[in-house]
Amino acid sequence: MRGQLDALLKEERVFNPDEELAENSNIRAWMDARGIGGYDELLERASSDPEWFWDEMASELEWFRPYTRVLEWEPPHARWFTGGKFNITYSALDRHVMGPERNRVAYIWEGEDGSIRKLTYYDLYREVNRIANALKDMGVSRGDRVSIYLPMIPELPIAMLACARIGAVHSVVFSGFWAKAFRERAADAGAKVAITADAFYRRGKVIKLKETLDMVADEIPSLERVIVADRMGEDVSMVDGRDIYWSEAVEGMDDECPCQELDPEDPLFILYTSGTTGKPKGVVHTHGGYAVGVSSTYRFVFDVKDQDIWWCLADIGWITGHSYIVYAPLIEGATSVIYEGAPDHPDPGRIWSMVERYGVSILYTAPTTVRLFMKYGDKWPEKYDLRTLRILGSVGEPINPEAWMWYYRTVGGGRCPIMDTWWQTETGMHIITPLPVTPLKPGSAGKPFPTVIADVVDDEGRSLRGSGGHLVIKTPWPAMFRTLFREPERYVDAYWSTFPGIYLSGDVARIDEDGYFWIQGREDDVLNVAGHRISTAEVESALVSHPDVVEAAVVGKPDILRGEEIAAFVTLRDKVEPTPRLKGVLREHVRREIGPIASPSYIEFVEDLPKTRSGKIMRRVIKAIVRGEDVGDVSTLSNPESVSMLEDRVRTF
Ligand code: 6R9
Repeated sequence: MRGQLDALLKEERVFNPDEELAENSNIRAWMDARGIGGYDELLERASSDPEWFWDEMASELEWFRPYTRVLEWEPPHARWFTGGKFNITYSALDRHVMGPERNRVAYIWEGEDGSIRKLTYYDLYREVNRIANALKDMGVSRGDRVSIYLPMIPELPIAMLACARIGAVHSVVFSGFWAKAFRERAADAGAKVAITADAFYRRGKVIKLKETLDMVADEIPSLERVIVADRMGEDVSMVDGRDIYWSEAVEGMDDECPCQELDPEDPLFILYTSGTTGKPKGVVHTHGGYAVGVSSTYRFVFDVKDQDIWWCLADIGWITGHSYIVYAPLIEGATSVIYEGAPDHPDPGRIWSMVERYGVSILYTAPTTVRLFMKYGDKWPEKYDLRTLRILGSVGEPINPEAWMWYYRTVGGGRCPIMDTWWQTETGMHIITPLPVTPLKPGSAGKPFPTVIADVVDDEGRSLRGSGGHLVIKTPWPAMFRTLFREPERYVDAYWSTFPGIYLSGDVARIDEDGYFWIQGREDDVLNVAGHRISTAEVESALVSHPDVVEAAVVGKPDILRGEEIAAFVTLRDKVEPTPRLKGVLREHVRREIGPIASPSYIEFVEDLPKTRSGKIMRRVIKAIVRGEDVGDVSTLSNPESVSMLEDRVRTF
């Protein structure tokens, strides 16, 4: 990480936009139509009159009743497009099925086993309506929550859209999470219905999802019904009166289901994300502003047009998939690829073969995936024809210049600009991002999107240039989250109270002399492991829930491939032997408590953890030790001798 940051600080290359690409871009056409001479002029105009910009953007969508106000902003509470009537699915589905474009392919789905399904907009529309009618039949109505626990199969976007259509609030739980993580999220959301699948493939292994849900279904008091999509034909146990197969639920259902006319501020979904405490945050997004924010960033940043084939490799269970696999591409009428499995299965040619076979023209993935393929070597992408690619995207963590250059040269053939998009579950849409018309600097996410005023500030809130500080956002944006589900105070405390009325992102960044942002990573106790946000507190509480464990401290250990790896320091109960076997047991325990992504790569048994006199574990000290950095002042520790003990242990990592 050190090396990476140093490299970032020294990076000076600039790649100017390809003229033809810029000339024909959506953003250029939009600016031309309004007599705006260049992107900097647009940035200026948009930040001085944000409502003008967003009003223009919103006019591209379908409103049952026009809004009367663009924005009502009483920091930190925003209401966008008030007075209107709206439903995101009308813009994502209905408007595309009115004309001949109904037969455009919306999704090309490929299973890990090679099976393929194609759904046109018309197919999708009817599938959504049928399951929406089934949900209604089960008594799901406006405002009710539905937990969706599905792998990357077409039923996942279909289920989400069905909820949205009837005004229900979906809460997707990543299918890589295990039973207890699902229970915690579904119970917090108060889900009335859960939608899952029998099983799915991951690296050739059959992962049984329904069975996992069954382990905890009884502990979700609000849960009335479970719908089971049949992906694999696996035998699953069905609970009488509670469980029903998807195919049975939609049997006889009408393929028209009127779109519920909603207030644009009605909640669309809750998506749980890791915070600094062990309790996940239920980030709430709405129909109207979210639709406007994700569709306009998608159109301008990725420049998607009718001829394009779009492929975002994220899982729909994360915000990237919600915004840029489901909602934005559908609103824009794009054709997207959805892939079920691991990108390097059965071999590292898998994703390149898919780019070739489907003629993918825009590819969006995470730096960790880029680095993984960089490690496999050039021979894999070189085997395939990647000339259809014209734009590349990166998201989820800082991309180091080496990975950027490899992505640019080897994957993009030196032709494709890389859109390094910085944003978060909370922001809903891209916030800091290049566009096809902006010069690129490898490792920088560029400048804030039109209207957004972002800054880097010190502890007193003073703007910093050239050095690292808190990355904040000073203006509201339409796809911003509105609250944390059932925790309105936490919404204010965690994000808006350090600098009143200003959004604190939790990231550290630097702004250079050209106004380009260089994101350096999280500044709180949130890890970024292979692009996944994981809270140290959540892993710690999973570890201490094991009967042999007394205490645990979890920190991130920088890793070239995955950004960070999870390192856990654990103290054991009296008489428990610190064996290698026990490390395996604890790893498995965390897998079962949270999911494979949270399983620590390093576990060290220690006699003691560095603590303050009031008994708080000093994670800062442990983090410094793991990174080989100066531990700083340890005079406030109640047990300073623990430091050298830890330093000894870490040498064996
Ligand atoms: C979209 C998404 C958000 C955190 C964010 C930051 C990191 C995302 C990044 C990036 C550097 C980028 N992050 N994009 N860091 N450059 N282009 O990933 O949402 O899962 O909520 O994670 O990811 O640290 O704070 P989410």
